[in-house]
Amino acid sequence: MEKRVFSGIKPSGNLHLGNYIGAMKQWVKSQEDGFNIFCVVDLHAITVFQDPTELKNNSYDLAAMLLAVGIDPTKSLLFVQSHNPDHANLAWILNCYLSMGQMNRMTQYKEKSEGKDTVSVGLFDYPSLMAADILLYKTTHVPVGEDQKQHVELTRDIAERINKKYGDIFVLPQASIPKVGGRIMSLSNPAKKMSKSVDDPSGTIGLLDSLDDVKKKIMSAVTDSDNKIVYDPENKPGISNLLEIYCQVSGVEMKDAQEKFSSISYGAFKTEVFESVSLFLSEIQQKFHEKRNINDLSATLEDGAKKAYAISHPILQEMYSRIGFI
Ligand code: ATP
Ligand code: LTN
Repeated sequence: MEKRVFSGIKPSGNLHLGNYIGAMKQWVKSQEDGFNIFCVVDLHAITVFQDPTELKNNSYDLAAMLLAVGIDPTKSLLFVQSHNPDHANLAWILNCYLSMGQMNRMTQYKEKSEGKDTVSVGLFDYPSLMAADILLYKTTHVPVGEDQKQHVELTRDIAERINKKYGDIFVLPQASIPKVGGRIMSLSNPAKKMSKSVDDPSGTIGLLDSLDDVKKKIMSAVTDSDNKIVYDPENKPGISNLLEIYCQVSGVEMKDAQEKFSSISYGAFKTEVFESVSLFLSEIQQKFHEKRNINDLSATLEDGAKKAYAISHPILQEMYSRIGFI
């Protein structure tokens, strides 16, 4: 079977280095083989409130950033989830086959609803829509960060269940998680993942942050006091996270990086990390500004949505017919 890739990112705030390393970078690499479909998942973004103007800007920003880092719309499909109604339609159907117990075990839901006064039904149901995204395109591979593994497993599970009931209709997908960089941690709290939706931005390196801000964040990153630069995520989460970031943006192997930094101070190490990150960011920020043209982006996204619908709709129709819809 041909390798078919689907993945999505929410236009829910400032894109960060974790999104780049855990997802976007893998997407670009993935374009080298198979057929790739990438999606701005705005329906997922509104599972928590989004200011309408910001949502609009974030959606264009995300599409422009994907083009800036190397997603090529002549090789891959790039579109916005709400432009293809099949996603919400299939999600409804999947809802009717997923159990409350199964959904209750999803850790992302638990983390995101913790301490909130009100939680939307959409946030609880998020994995059903994600499963629909994946299953509508007969996806074989889903490149995501570590945090999404459980949702891809749920997708396999529901696909298997429906295939058993109605005969083979869905392909069982597998998550592709990068060996290094699948979970970039917050600089201010290396026990938590770097994230868009946090109250304290000091732990998150935004892809569009000013280099001055990035410098401040890296130089004040939380580390430890034993002054040894070695990769040991369990005992030295802060230093290990900086090492991962350094390797991912510079292309240097972890073994070589540890050797290179074996006898320097934490301060000097952080300066080196900042220099690599700033080189990387200045290049993609320049490309981002070249791509951030609403007319050009709209044309690319419209074309992507048409092509996506041409693939997803026959699959949704097949599901309708097997269920017994007239
Ligand atoms: P939010 O904080 O709003 O939930 P997010 O930063 O987690 O957002 P998503 O849009 O949910 O971003 O994720 C986009 C992709 O980036 C997913 O594949 C996800 O696994 C990956 N990703 C997100 N954060 C990290 C991280 N810290 N390290 C590695 N990959 C990440
Ligand atoms: N849930 C993912 C984003 C997402 C996704 C998808 C990823 C929505 N639909 C389909 C892969 C495939 C997240 O929070 N990062």
